[in-house]
Amino acid sequence: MLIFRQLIDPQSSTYTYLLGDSKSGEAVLIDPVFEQARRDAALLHELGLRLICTLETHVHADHVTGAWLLKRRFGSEIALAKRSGAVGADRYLVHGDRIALGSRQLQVRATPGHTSGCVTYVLDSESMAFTGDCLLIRGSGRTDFQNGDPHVMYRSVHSEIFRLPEDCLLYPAHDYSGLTVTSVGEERRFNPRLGGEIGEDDFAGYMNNMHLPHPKQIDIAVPANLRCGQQENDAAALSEPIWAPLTYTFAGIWELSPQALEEAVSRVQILDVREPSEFDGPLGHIRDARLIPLGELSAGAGELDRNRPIVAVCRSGGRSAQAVAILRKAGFDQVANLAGGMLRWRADGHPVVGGGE
Ligand SMILES: N[C@@H](CCC(=O)N[C@@H](CS)C(=O)NCC(=O)O)C(=O)O
Ligand SMILES: [Fe+2]
Repeated sequence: MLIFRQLIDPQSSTYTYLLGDSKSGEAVLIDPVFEQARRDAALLHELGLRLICTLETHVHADHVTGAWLLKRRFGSEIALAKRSGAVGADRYLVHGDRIALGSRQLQVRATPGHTSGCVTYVLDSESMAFTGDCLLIRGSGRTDFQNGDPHVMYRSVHSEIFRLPEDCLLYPAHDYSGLTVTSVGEERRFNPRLGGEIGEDDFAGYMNNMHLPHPKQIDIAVPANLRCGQQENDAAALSEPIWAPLTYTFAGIWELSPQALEEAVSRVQILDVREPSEFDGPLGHIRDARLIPLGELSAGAGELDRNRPIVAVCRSGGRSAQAVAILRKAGFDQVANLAGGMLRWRADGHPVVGGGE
Protein backbone atom coordinates (compact mmCIF):
# COMPACT_ATOMS: atom_id res chain seq x y z
CA MET A 1 0.00 0.00 0.00
CA LEU A 2 1.15 3.52 -0.74
CA ILE A 3 1.34 5.75 2.33
CA PHE A 4 0.92 9.44 1.61
CA ARG A 5 1.08 12.46 3.93
CA GLN A 6 1.00 16.15 3.15
CA LEU A 7 2.84 18.22 5.77
CA ILE A 8 3.13 21.97 6.07
CA ASP A 9 5.79 24.33 7.34
CA PRO A 10 3.62 27.26 8.48
CA GLN A 11 6.52 29.70 8.47
CA SER A 12 7.20 29.43 4.73
CA SER A 13 3.88 27.85 3.64
CA THR A 14 5.91 24.98 2.21
CA TYR A 15 4.38 21.57 1.67
CA THR A 16 6.52 18.52 2.34
CA TYR A 17 5.24 15.21 1.04
CA LEU A 18 5.92 11.83 2.53
CA LEU A 19 5.47 8.84 0.27
CA GLY A 20 5.98 5.39 1.71
CA ASP A 21 5.63 1.83 0.54
CA SER A 22 4.13 -0.15 3.42
CA LYS A 23 5.43 -3.47 2.10
CA SER A 24 9.13 -2.60 1.90
CA GLY A 25 8.97 0.10 4.58
CA GLU A 26 10.79 2.49 2.26
CA ALA A 27 9.89 6.17 2.20
CA VAL A 28 10.89 9.37 0.44
CA LEU A 29 10.27 12.97 1.43
CA ILE A 30 9.71 15.59 -1.23
CA ASP A 31 10.89 19.09 -0.23
CA PRO A 32 11.64 18.60 3.48
CA VAL A 33 12.16 21.80 5.50
CA PHE A 34 15.17 22.19 7.80
CA GLU A 35 13.19 23.32 10.85
CA GLN A 36 10.71 20.44 10.42
CA ALA A 37 13.28 17.61 10.26
CA ARG A 38 12.46 16.51 13.79
CA ARG A 39 8.74 16.38 13.00
CA ASP A 40 9.43 14.40 9.83
CA ALA A 41 11.68 11.98 11.70
CA ALA A 42 9.00 11.41 14.32
CA LEU A 43 6.36 10.69 11.69
CA LEU A 44 8.61 8.25 9.82
CA HIS A 45 9.34 6.48 13.08
CA GLU A 46 5.69 6.31 14.13
CA LEU A 47 4.64 4.97 10.72
CA GLY A 48 7.45 2.39 10.78
CA LEU A 49 9.06 3.78 7.62
CA ARG A 50 12.73 4.03 6.60
CA LEU A 51 13.75 7.19 4.79
CA ILE A 52 15.78 6.19 1.75
CA CYS A 53 15.86 9.46 -0.14
CA THR A 54 14.93 13.13 0.00
CA LEU A 55 13.84 14.72 -3.27
CA GLU A 56 13.95 18.43 -4.00
CA THR A 57 11.72 19.93 -6.63
CA HIS A 58 14.24 22.81 -6.92
CA VAL A 59 16.70 25.03 -5.06
CA HIS A 60 14.30 26.89 -2.80
CA ALA A 61 14.59 30.62 -2.17
CA ASP A 62 12.36 30.92 0.88
CA HIS A 63 13.44 28.14 3.28
CA VAL A 64 16.39 25.82 3.84
CA THR A 65 15.94 22.19 2.88
CA GLY A 66 16.04 19.47 5.53
CA ALA A 67 17.85 17.13 3.10
CA TRP A 68 21.29 17.27 4.70
CA LEU A 69 19.96 17.12 8.26
CA LEU A 70 17.87 14.06 7.41
CA LYS A 71 20.81 12.44 5.63
CA ARG A 72 22.92 12.93 8.74
CA ARG A 73 20.24 11.28 10.82
CA PHE A 74 19.02 8.49 8.53
CA GLY A 75 21.73 8.11 5.89
CA SER A 76 19.08 8.98 3.27
CA GLU A 77 20.28 9.93 -0.22
CA ILE A 78 19.84 13.48 -1.42
CA ALA A 79 18.45 13.84 -4.93
CA LEU A 80 17.72 16.88 -7.06
CA ALA A 81 18.04 18.03 -10.64
CA LYS A 82 21.45 18.11 -12.25
CA ARG A 83 20.50 21.53 -13.63
CA SER A 84 20.03 22.86 -10.07
CA GLY A 85 23.76 23.52 -9.81
CA ALA A 86 23.75 22.31 -6.20
CA VAL A 87 26.70 20.48 -4.67
CA GLY A 88 26.58 17.70 -2.08
CA ALA A 89 23.76 15.57 -3.56
CA ASP A 90 24.02 11.80 -3.96
CA ARG A 91 21.93 11.69 -7.09
CA TYR A 92 21.64 14.28 -9.85
CA LEU A 93 18.41 13.82 -11.74
CA VAL A 94 17.60 14.36 -15.40
CA HIS A 95 14.31 14.25 -17.29
CA GLY A 96 13.00 10.69 -17.51
CA ASP A 97 14.86 9.33 -14.48
CA ARG A 98 12.92 7.08 -12.15
CA ILE A 99 13.09 6.90 -8.39
CA ALA A 100 12.19 3.54 -6.93
CA LEU A 101 10.14 3.32 -3.74
CA GLY A 102 9.62 -0.35 -2.93
CA SER A 103 7.54 -1.64 -5.82
CA ARG A 104 6.45 1.90 -6.80
CA GLN A 105 8.25 4.57 -8.82
CA LEU A 106 8.34 8.30 -9.28
CA GLN A 107 9.19 9.66 -12.67
CA VAL A 108 11.24 12.83 -13.02
CA ARG A 109 10.01 15.44 -15.48
CA ALA A 110 12.00 18.61 -16.13
CA THR A 111 9.64 21.57 -15.62
CA PRO A 112 11.93 24.65 -15.69
CA GLY A 113 10.59 28.19 -15.55
CA HIS A 114 10.49 29.09 -11.85
CA THR A 115 14.17 28.08 -11.74
CA SER A 116 16.12 26.37 -14.49
CA GLY A 117 16.51 23.26 -12.33
CA CYS A 118 12.85 22.68 -11.42
CA VAL A 119 11.42 19.19 -11.72
CA THR A 120 8.01 17.60 -11.25
CA TYR A 121 7.77 14.12 -9.74
CA VAL A 122 4.99 11.97 -11.23
CA LEU A 123 3.78 8.79 -9.55
CA ASP A 124 3.95 5.67 -11.77
CA SER A 125 0.14 5.43 -12.06
CA GLU A 126 -0.06 9.14 -13.07
CA SER A 127 -2.59 9.63 -10.30
CA MET A 128 -0.42 12.14 -8.40
CA ALA A 129 2.25 14.65 -9.37
CA PHE A 130 4.38 16.96 -7.26
CA THR A 131 4.84 20.15 -9.21
CA GLY A 132 7.13 22.17 -6.93
CA ASP A 133 6.87 25.88 -7.72
CA CYS A 134 6.03 25.39 -11.37
CA LEU A 135 2.25 25.01 -11.30
CA LEU A 136 0.65 26.23 -8.06
CA ILE A 137 -3.06 25.88 -7.27
CA ARG A 138 -4.81 28.46 -9.49
CA GLY A 139 -1.42 30.12 -9.82
CA SER A 140 2.23 29.52 -10.64
CA GLY A 141 5.64 30.07 -9.11
CA ARG A 142 7.26 33.42 -9.77
CA THR A 143 9.72 33.73 -12.64
CA ASP A 144 11.75 36.79 -11.68
CA PHE A 145 14.89 35.24 -10.16
CA GLN A 146 17.07 32.09 -10.20
CA ASN A 147 16.99 32.03 -14.04
CA GLY A 148 13.21 32.10 -14.01
CA ASP A 149 11.53 32.55 -17.37
CA PRO A 150 7.76 32.77 -17.95
CA HIS A 151 8.02 31.47 -21.54
CA VAL A 152 9.88 28.39 -20.34
CA MET A 153 7.39 27.91 -17.52
CA TYR A 154 4.40 28.11 -19.86
CA ARG A 155 5.86 25.37 -22.03
CA SER A 156 6.73 23.21 -19.01
CA VAL A 157 3.17 23.41 -17.71
CA HIS A 158 1.56 22.72 -21.07
CA SER A 159 3.85 19.94 -22.22
CA GLU A 160 4.64 18.13 -18.96
CA ILE A 161 1.77 18.83 -16.55
CA PHE A 162 -1.36 19.56 -18.58
CA ARG A 163 -0.76 16.42 -20.64
CA LEU A 164 -1.16 14.22 -17.56
CA PRO A 165 -4.61 12.59 -17.12
CA GLU A 166 -7.46 15.00 -16.20
CA ASP A 167 -7.92 13.43 -12.79
CA CYS A 168 -4.24 13.35 -11.86
CA LEU A 169 -3.96 15.13 -8.51
CA LEU A 170 -1.41 17.93 -8.36
CA TYR A 171 0.46 18.80 -5.18
CA PRO A 172 2.48 22.04 -5.22
CA ALA A 173 5.43 23.05 -3.02
CA HIS A 174 3.51 26.06 -1.67
CA ASP A 175 0.14 27.53 -1.19
CA TYR A 176 -0.31 30.91 0.44
CA SER A 177 -4.05 30.74 0.99
CA GLY A 178 -4.67 27.32 2.54
CA LEU A 179 -5.44 25.31 -0.59
CA THR A 180 -3.91 21.85 -0.51
CA VAL A 181 -4.46 19.95 -3.74
CA THR A 182 -5.80 20.39 -7.26
CA SER A 183 -6.07 18.31 -10.43
CA VAL A 184 -4.92 18.60 -14.01
CA GLY A 185 -8.50 19.06 -15.24
CA GLU A 186 -9.21 21.83 -12.76
CA GLU A 187 -6.06 23.77 -13.57
CA ARG A 188 -6.53 23.37 -17.33
CA ARG A 189 -9.93 25.00 -16.94
CA PHE A 190 -9.60 27.38 -14.02
CA ASN A 191 -5.97 28.45 -13.67
CA PRO A 192 -6.28 32.21 -14.22
CA ARG A 193 -2.73 32.53 -15.56
CA LEU A 194 -2.26 29.36 -17.55
CA GLY A 195 -5.63 27.72 -18.16
CA GLY A 196 -8.25 27.93 -20.90
CA GLU A 197 -7.15 29.75 -24.01
CA ILE A 198 -4.43 31.80 -22.34
CA GLY A 199 -1.36 31.94 -24.59
CA GLU A 200 2.35 32.09 -23.84
CA ASP A 201 2.64 35.84 -24.35
CA ASP A 202 -0.42 36.51 -22.17
CA PHE A 203 1.23 34.50 -19.42
CA ALA A 204 4.59 36.26 -19.83
CA GLY A 205 2.84 39.63 -19.70
CA TYR A 206 1.14 38.64 -16.46
CA MET A 207 4.32 37.29 -14.85
CA ASN A 208 6.56 40.18 -15.90
CA ASN A 209 4.28 42.61 -14.13
CA MET A 210 3.92 40.93 -10.76
CA HIS A 211 6.57 42.97 -8.92
CA LEU A 212 6.65 40.72 -5.87
CA PRO A 213 9.03 41.49 -3.02
CA HIS A 214 11.86 38.97 -2.74
CA PRO A 215 11.38 36.16 -0.21
CA LYS A 216 12.61 37.23 3.21
CA GLN A 217 15.02 34.30 3.53
CA ILE A 218 16.46 34.40 0.02
CA ASP A 219 20.00 35.40 0.98
CA ILE A 220 20.22 32.58 3.51
CA ALA A 221 18.15 29.96 1.72
CA VAL A 222 19.67 29.96 -1.77
CA PRO A 223 23.34 29.54 -0.71
CA ALA A 224 22.33 26.91 1.88
CA ASN A 225 20.20 25.00 -0.63
CA LEU A 226 23.00 25.07 -3.18
CA ARG A 227 24.81 22.94 -0.55
CA CYS A 228 21.67 20.76 -0.08
CA GLY A 229 21.09 22.33 3.33
CA GLN A 230 24.48 21.50 4.80
CA GLN A 231 25.26 23.70 7.77
CA GLU A 232 28.56 25.57 7.75
CA ASN A 233 28.85 24.77 11.41
CA ASP A 234 27.68 21.21 12.10
CA ALA A 235 27.28 21.87 15.80
CA ALA A 236 24.61 24.45 15.07
CA ALA A 237 22.30 21.75 13.71
CA LEU A 238 19.11 21.32 15.70
CA SER A 239 20.38 20.03 19.01
CA GLU A 240 18.93 16.94 20.58
CA PRO A 241 18.40 16.94 24.35
CA ILE A 242 21.08 14.84 26.03
CA TRP A 243 19.82 14.66 29.62
CA ALA A 244 17.91 11.43 28.92
CA PRO A 245 17.18 9.22 25.89
CA LEU A 246 14.16 11.18 24.71
CA THR A 247 11.88 10.50 21.77
CA TYR A 248 10.24 13.28 19.83
CA THR A 249 6.63 12.52 18.93
CA PHE A 250 4.77 13.66 15.85
CA ALA A 251 2.53 15.59 18.25
CA GLY A 252 5.58 17.75 18.98
CA ILE A 253 6.35 16.53 22.51
CA TRP A 254 9.59 15.11 23.88
CA GLU A 255 8.85 11.98 25.88
CA LEU A 256 10.72 9.28 27.73
CA SER A 257 9.94 5.71 28.63
CA PRO A 258 9.44 4.53 32.23
CA GLN A 259 12.78 2.68 31.97
CA ALA A 260 14.59 5.88 30.86
CA LEU A 261 12.98 7.80 33.75
CA GLU A 262 14.05 5.20 36.29
CA GLU A 263 17.64 5.59 35.05
CA ALA A 264 17.50 9.39 35.11
CA VAL A 265 15.48 9.71 38.31
CA SER A 266 18.24 11.23 40.46
CA ARG A 267 18.91 13.97 37.90
CA VAL A 268 15.35 15.17 37.23
CA GLN A 269 12.37 16.78 38.94
CA ILE A 270 9.25 14.68 38.65
CA LEU A 271 6.15 16.79 38.27
CA ASP A 272 2.85 15.01 38.84
CA VAL A 273 -0.04 16.98 37.32
CA ARG A 274 -2.95 14.82 38.49
CA GLU A 275 -5.47 15.81 41.15
CA PRO A 276 -4.53 15.27 44.84
CA SER A 277 -7.06 12.43 45.12
CA GLU A 278 -5.32 10.59 42.26
CA PHE A 279 -1.84 11.32 43.65
CA ASP A 280 -2.85 9.57 46.86
CA GLY A 281 -5.21 7.17 45.08
CA PRO A 282 -4.93 3.56 43.88
CA LEU A 283 -2.17 4.14 41.30
CA GLY A 284 0.08 5.80 43.88
CA HIS A 285 2.85 8.15 42.76
CA ILE A 286 6.53 8.10 41.95
CA ARG A 287 8.91 8.73 44.86
CA ASP A 288 9.84 12.43 45.28
CA ALA A 289 7.22 13.49 42.72
CA ARG A 290 5.96 17.00 43.26
CA LEU A 291 2.22 17.53 42.89
CA ILE A 292 0.96 20.53 40.92
CA PRO A 293 -2.42 19.73 39.30
CA LEU A 294 -2.58 20.71 35.63
CA GLY A 295 -5.10 23.49 36.30
CA GLU A 296 -2.67 25.15 38.71
CA LEU A 297 0.46 24.71 36.62
CA SER A 298 0.53 28.07 34.85
CA ALA A 299 0.42 29.84 38.22
CA GLY A 300 2.61 27.29 40.04
CA ALA A 301 5.43 26.84 37.49
CA GLY A 302 7.58 29.34 39.39
CA GLU A 303 8.06 26.74 42.14
CA LEU A 304 10.03 24.52 39.77
CA ASP A 305 13.82 24.60 39.42
CA ARG A 306 14.75 25.91 35.96
CA ASN A 307 18.14 24.27 36.07
CA ARG A 308 16.99 20.67 36.48
CA PRO A 309 15.17 18.72 33.77
CA ILE A 310 11.48 18.17 34.47
CA VAL A 311 9.50 15.02 33.71
CA ALA A 312 5.74 15.51 33.72
CA VAL A 313 3.56 12.61 34.83
CA CYS A 314 -0.18 11.92 34.92
CA ARG A 315 -2.40 8.87 34.77
CA SER A 316 -1.93 7.94 31.10
CA GLY A 317 0.36 10.59 29.59
CA GLY A 318 -2.30 12.92 28.13
CA ARG A 319 -2.56 15.71 30.71
CA SER A 320 1.18 15.60 31.27
CA ALA A 321 1.77 16.19 27.54
CA GLN A 322 -0.21 19.39 27.97
CA ALA A 323 1.91 20.22 31.02
CA VAL A 324 5.03 19.88 28.86
CA ALA A 325 3.57 22.36 26.39
CA ILE A 326 2.65 24.80 29.19
CA LEU A 327 6.15 24.62 30.69
CA ARG A 328 7.86 25.07 27.33
CA LYS A 329 5.76 28.18 26.75
CA ALA A 330 6.83 29.40 30.18
CA GLY A 331 10.47 29.12 29.10
CA PHE A 332 11.52 25.74 30.53
CA ASP A 333 13.59 23.98 27.85
CA GLN A 334 14.48 20.72 29.56
CA VAL A 335 11.08 19.15 29.92
CA ALA A 336 9.65 15.83 28.78
CA ASN A 337 6.59 13.68 29.22
CA LEU A 338 6.48 10.26 30.84
CA ALA A 339 5.07 8.11 28.02
CA GLY A 340 2.01 6.18 29.13
CA GLY A 341 1.93 7.88 32.55
CA MET A 342 1.47 6.03 35.85
CA LEU A 343 -0.40 3.22 34.08
CA ARG A 344 2.63 2.24 32.02
CA TRP A 345 5.06 3.01 34.85
CA ARG A 346 3.24 0.48 37.04
CA ALA A 347 2.63 -2.04 34.24
CA ASP A 348 6.39 -2.07 33.56
CA GLY A 349 6.99 -2.92 37.22
CA HIS A 350 8.51 0.33 38.47
CA PRO A 351 8.13 1.21 42.18
CA VAL A 352 5.38 3.48 43.51
CA VAL A 353 4.66 5.16 46.81
CA GLY A 354 1.18 4.39 48.19
CA GLY A 355 -1.54 2.94 45.96
CA GLY A 356 -1.64 -0.78 45.32
CA GLU A 357 -5.38 -1.43 45.43
N1 LIG B 1 6.48 36.18 1.30
C1 LIG B 1 7.16 34.98 0.94
C2 LIG B 1 7.33 34.97 -0.57
C3 LIG B 1 7.67 33.63 -1.04
C4 LIG B 1 7.86 33.54 -2.54
O1 LIG B 1 8.24 34.49 -3.26
N2 LIG B 1 7.62 32.32 -3.01
C5 LIG B 1 7.91 31.95 -4.36
C6 LIG B 1 8.28 30.47 -4.36
S1 LIG B 1 9.92 30.25 -3.78
C7 LIG B 1 6.78 32.11 -5.31
O2 LIG B 1 6.88 31.70 -6.44
N3 LIG B 1 5.68 32.74 -4.91
C8 LIG B 1 4.57 32.93 -5.76
C9 LIG B 1 3.68 34.02 -5.27
O3 LIG B 1 3.96 34.54 -4.17
O4 LIG B 1 2.74 34.35 -6.00
C10 LIG B 1 8.52 34.92 1.64
O5 LIG B 1 9.05 35.96 2.02
O6 LIG B 1 9.05 33.81 1.81
FE1 LIG C 1 10.65 28.26 -5.05
